[in-house]
Amino acid sequence: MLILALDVLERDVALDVARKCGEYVDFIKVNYPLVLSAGIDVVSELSEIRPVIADFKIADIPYTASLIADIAFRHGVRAVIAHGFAGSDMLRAVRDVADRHGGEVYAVTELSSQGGREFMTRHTLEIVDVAKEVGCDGLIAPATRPERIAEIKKRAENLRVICPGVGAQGGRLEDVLKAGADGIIVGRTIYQSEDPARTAREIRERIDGLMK
Ligand code: NUP
Repeated sequence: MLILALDVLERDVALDVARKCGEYVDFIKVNYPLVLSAGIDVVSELSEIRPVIADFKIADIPYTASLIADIAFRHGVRAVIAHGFAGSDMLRAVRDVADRHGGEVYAVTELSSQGGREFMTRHTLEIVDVAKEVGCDGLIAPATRPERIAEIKKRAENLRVICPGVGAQGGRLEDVLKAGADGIIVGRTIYQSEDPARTAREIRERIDGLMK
């Protein structure tokens, strides 16, 4: 599975890159930079090109979290990403909203950045257990630390584990898939390349070759 992280700031650029790369990616992931600068309606437009994952890293009280998730689903997203550390009550609230819309929920385990090790790593496996209990569809795990992906996948074999951090953050596609990831999230390596469609196609071919 290849997920395009579309962290560009302009609507037209986002739609252009999405159209060019659409046939090579399974999902388009949107995050705050795009939505805060282009407005939420870009999410609906992107959803017509490819299914969208809203990476709003929801981390709030259950009520507010539900409102955020509901807005995302009403704009046509297939899935939302929520922070596991916010706890089971919030994940359950987001799960309920997703169920009402026939959508999916992914929980962040530990961030792929260095900072992800400061606090989150200590609780990663507990977060995985909570995500399983609540019935999340998948987990976000760090492509920068393949050994952690392996531990996370072992703990949650039935959940899809998708991994940001390949390329710009230093993670290697081969290591990530070997560790058991079900998919990778790639942003800058694709949308900042000279030819995003060609780069997306090359990554897709590498994934297909390795996952055969
Ligand atoms: O742990 C995480 N690391 C991470 O990079 C969780 C994330 N959701 N992300 C997001 O993945 C990040 O916010 C960005 O949207 C994308 C990675 O983009 P890039 O480093 O490939 O450009």
